[in-house]
Amino acid sequence: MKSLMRNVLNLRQHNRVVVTGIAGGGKTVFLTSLISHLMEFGQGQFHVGRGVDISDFRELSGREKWPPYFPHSTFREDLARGDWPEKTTDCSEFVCQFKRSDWMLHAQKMSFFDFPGERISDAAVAAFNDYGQWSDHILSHFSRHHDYARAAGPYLEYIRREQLDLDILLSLYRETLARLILDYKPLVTPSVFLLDQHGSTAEPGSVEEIASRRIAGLAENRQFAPLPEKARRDNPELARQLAVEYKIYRKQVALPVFDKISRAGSLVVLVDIPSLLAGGVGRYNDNRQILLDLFEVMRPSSDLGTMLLRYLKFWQKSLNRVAFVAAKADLVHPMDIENRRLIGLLKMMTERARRMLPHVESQWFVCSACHSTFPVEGVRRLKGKIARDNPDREFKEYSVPELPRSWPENWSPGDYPFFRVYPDAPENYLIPPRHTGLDQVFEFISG
Ligand SMILES: Nc1nc2c(ncn2[C@@H]2O[C@H](COP(=O)(O)OP(=O)(O)O)[C@@H](O)[C@H]2O)c(=O)[nH]1
Ligand SMILES: [Mg+2]
Repeated sequence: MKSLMRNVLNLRQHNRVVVTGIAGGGKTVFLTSLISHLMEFGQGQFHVGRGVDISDFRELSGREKWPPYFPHSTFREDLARGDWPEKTTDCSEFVCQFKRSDWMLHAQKMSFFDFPGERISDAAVAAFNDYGQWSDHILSHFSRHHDYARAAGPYLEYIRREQLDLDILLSLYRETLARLILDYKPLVTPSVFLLDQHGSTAEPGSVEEIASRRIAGLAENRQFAPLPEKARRDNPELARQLAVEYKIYRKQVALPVFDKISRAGSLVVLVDIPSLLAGGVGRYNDNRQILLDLFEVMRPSSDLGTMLLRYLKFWQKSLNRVAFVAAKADLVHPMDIENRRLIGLLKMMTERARRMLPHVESQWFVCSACHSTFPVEGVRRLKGKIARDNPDREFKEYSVPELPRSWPENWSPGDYPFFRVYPDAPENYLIPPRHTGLDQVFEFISG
């Protein structure tokens, strides 16, 4: 009877899935492959429940102006051509419905919202309606944390002056943000400085280069930066102007993302462990802190979470499940998956975040959405279209590093040389990309 009721209730359910991870972590490929498997169910070794069938898959067009629609067929074509999907937007959404043979009658609606973890640094922008309060919050964070105070040194000194010039102020703030990026510090806000709305990230370079190429706002003439109370009083016109830009940014970038997060039924957190090992401990710390900040915001009694509640009425009511996913598992040797090292690293990295939401069911997964390598028998080598010195994109054998048993105390970029490969996906759209573990993640989030 209970299961009958649940199945009947499923008729009306809209399962809102939010997929996140830092830029480049594999969100777009994850969704492209998952949608292909649902669309062409039965073709791709994608198993749900005990012989459950998925049918009548239909893409539903979104009615809203934002977020941009997830262009699945374009991305699937990219994979078939041997290219990874191109970055076009920072966030996107795909809405669909399908039938499951274990559910009664009609279709289940499911939406996938994908957003980059880098936007989490705008949590305070979403939480504070008032520019002055946001300024005080950010500046107090800077002064309380040694690394931030150092990066912001010239800026903090400049804003003590009585008369401030907008251009100098913004230029010093951009330099602050550039230093934070180079120092792997996650609180880079407005986050479009690091990752703009077209999904492009700040290219590596010197502080001056990054500061001159990137923008701390929606456009060159729409930038803002935090001002302390005294500076706001001494420079009322400047403060008013910055407050206007702050409000527009809050409404256009920060609030919509947090609104979506607040309605999530399931959350999928992708962690790209090969690239964290390849990138060094700084990159790892940065990624882990972003994850902790996301869960802190979602914690019902956290300061920012409580403040967000005032604007986002659904906050926390709907989140049931969190899937932590070690993505791009095909870049790791299968031995390190069988001996559970990969999942072990994922668990260690995410355990603290998980405990912040004790009432939410969570699980860990190992997954490659577009499995593009083959193991070489008996040795720690893979065969794949390695993306280095391989203009003809041929399959080549190459060595892969052994995963550590636990996260090392320290490591440098290059200590774990994991290489990118080109995708290996069927040109026939009927056949979805090879995968590992994608169906298990789906089963969990759709259950
Ligand atoms: N080998 C392998 N590489 C992947 C996979 N998924 C993503 N990648 C790599 O990660 C890059 C970024 O993936 P993407 O999905 O665009 O990341 P996003 O920025 O989080 O949306 C791709 O260009 C690929 O190089 C996968 O399943 N296997
Ligand atoms: Mg993407």
